[in-house]
Amino acid sequence: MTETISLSHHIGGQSITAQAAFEQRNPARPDDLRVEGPEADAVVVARAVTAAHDAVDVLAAGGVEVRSDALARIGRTLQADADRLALLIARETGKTFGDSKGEVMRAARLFDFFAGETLRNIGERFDSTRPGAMVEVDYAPVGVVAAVTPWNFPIAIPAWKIAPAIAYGNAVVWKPSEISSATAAALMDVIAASGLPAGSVNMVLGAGEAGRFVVEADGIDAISFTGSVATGEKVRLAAAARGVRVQAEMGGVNGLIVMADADLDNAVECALNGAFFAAGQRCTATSRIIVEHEIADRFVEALARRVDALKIGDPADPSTQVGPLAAPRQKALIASQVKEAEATGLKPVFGGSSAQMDECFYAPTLFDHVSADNWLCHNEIFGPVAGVFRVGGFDEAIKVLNANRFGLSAGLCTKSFGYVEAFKRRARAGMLMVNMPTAGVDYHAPFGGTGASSYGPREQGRAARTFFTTIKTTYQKPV
Ligand code: UN1
Repeated sequence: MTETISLSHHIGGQSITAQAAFEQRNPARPDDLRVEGPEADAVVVARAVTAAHDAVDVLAAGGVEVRSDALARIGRTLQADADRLALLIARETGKTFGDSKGEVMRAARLFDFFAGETLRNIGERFDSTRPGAMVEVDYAPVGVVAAVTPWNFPIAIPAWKIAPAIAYGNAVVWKPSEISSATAAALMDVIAASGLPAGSVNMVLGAGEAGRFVVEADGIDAISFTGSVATGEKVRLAAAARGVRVQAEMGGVNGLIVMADADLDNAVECALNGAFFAAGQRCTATSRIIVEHEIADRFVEALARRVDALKIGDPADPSTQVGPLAAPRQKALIASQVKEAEATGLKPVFGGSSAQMDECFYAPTLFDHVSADNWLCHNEIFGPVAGVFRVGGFDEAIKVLNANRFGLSAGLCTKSFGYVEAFKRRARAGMLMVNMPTAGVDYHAPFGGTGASSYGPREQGRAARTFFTTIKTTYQKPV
């Protein structure tokens, strides 16, 4: 029996039902779950913006403790409900149960972290150059923030946008991906029961068109977007044209350098995790493995053995290590990109276009002997696909690493202090990983990249305040 979940928008504390316009099925077992929801139009979005506007003043009047308590309550509820939510994520998006549960816990801790930050929004006060006068610097709310979030971290990414938005006194209009709307609705229910005033967080559903209405809506003061490079560029340009503050996290074609002196087993685990876990559907995934010649054969053989032993299967089974891609359209996209890579003359060591799998599953794929000017160096494949670039030494490795316009995450496996120091200076990326996978970040540290990967201030950690507040400088003197 197929379970059907029918979703509604959530605006000003109320469910707004409308005709279903999109559908998502369990990508591993389409007969298990069917999610359907409406597509927001300009009228629905305008209602959500009005509700958010009204809530900004209510939030300010309520004071910091109301917001801090509510964020802490959301964190506690998510922790208590982690198994149920993780199973929903697994069934809706194909993310493995283990990864999904880790993600729910991460979301819970993000709300906890920002519950604390709410009370720590401390300004400055100092003497003016004019005798007797004082200067005060306050970090004030921006107003109404639009959050546009992807399906690959369906609860953590909304958490790391919504929690700081609320912490610093903003209200939110949130448009989650139509591939992960049931998970979004489950988070929305937890937020709605947290004690935040109605309208603090509003959720409008739908696909790209709904996202466009949100980005272009009058009354939005800032947009925080995570998603593809192509959409991120459109969001950034639309926001700039209207003078709206914007933060965009997009893709990466992240490189992991493996030097000959590395601990080989650890380097193989880093590559395995970075390239193939979450079926490669992380913007921090490893797409390019840059390996020194003298160990490259041994490295590729060891990686192939580890991939062979991976348990690929039903994401709802807690022992599964790799699940399917999130939707048929993602599988079609990855399949066509792998064909494009093969058309450049690359041959897979394992996987590739001839390795057919059922439903939305896609075989882990590795290309070897890829050159730095290959198509694979410049194009993100959002699936379990990576290339090995063989290099003659550290300088060449850095050159290959920096050879594209992206710069989200970069990794280095080595035991040499000198290489680590040089890597920190020379790698062009926002996040550097030493003897660790390129993917998998902490929730209390800044997140973001350089070049075409990111635009605007960093997310997460204390750095989040920059985007979610506007500085007010007050001069005052007693008369
Ligand atoms: C991680 O690697 O732990 O969309 C997080 C993404 C990123 C999040 C990656 N924004 O994949």
